[in-house]
Amino acid sequence: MTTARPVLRTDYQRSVANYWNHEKDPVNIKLGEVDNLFHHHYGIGDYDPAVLEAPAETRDEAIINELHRLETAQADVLLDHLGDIRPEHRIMDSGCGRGGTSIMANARFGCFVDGISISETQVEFANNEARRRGVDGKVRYHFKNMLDTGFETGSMQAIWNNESTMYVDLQNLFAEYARLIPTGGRYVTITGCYNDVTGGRSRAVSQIDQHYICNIHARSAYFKALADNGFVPINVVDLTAATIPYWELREKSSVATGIEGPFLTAYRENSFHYLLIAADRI
Ligand code: GPP
Ligand code: MG
Repeated sequence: MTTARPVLRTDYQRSVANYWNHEKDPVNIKLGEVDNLFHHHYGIGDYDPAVLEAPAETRDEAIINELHRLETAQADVLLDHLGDIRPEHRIMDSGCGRGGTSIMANARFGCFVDGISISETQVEFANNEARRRGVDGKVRYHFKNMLDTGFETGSMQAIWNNESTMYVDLQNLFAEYARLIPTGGRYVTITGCYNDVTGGRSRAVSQIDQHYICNIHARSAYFKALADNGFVPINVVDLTAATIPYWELREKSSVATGIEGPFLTAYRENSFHYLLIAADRI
């Protein structure tokens, strides 16, 4: 008999869990309430400039709808890269937040989705949403640590991290995924990473780290850790230019949190990139 290890192993993990257990930011709740898809990632694509000219009574709502549309568009692009997912497959949303991307994955592929988070509040919220939508037979959220999930070896056809890799050591993370994903399976991440060419963490990147209690990795760290653990990139998409309009609109919105400036600075000064990486398990 084995004794289950605790999900939260370190003071750092406990502090991150505590942050997300208490987070109720309007930028996430109000956007999610547009259609009950709750995201914890940013958006891509051009916004409709007409929302900024909307009459005062509807302007705020129009901007929030538009920000939410761009966030959903980001998740759609991530799902486009998961490969051939069939209804019998099981896939994992690693760092699932309030669960939006998992719901979209199940709607698109009809497959089993396991979302994991170290925030028990997020897991409970996401499971309630899955139940309310009647997809809880196939979409399940778990209080688990992405570095040691406890899921069966070879059980996941695909895994993604939608902006959550900056909380973990990439070597440890991809070692766990190499165990979970069988040969021919797919890994996808959308992430913010700092630019090795311009040097270490810029001030703006450090401000983003401080805001979310995370540790943004260098671009190179992803490719090294993927290669070291049996993953070969098939697609790398620089989404930096596509995400700047989202931040520009968000900065002008009522739900701005104060982190908009550092993101815009980091992207514009080229010290930081918003990247999609899709890799095959070999
Ligand atoms: C949170 O999304 C995203 C992160 C904590 C990761 C940081 C991402 C990088 C690309 C560096 P959120 O939707 O909870 O954030 P916010 O509350 O700002 O909308
Ligand atoms: Mg958000």
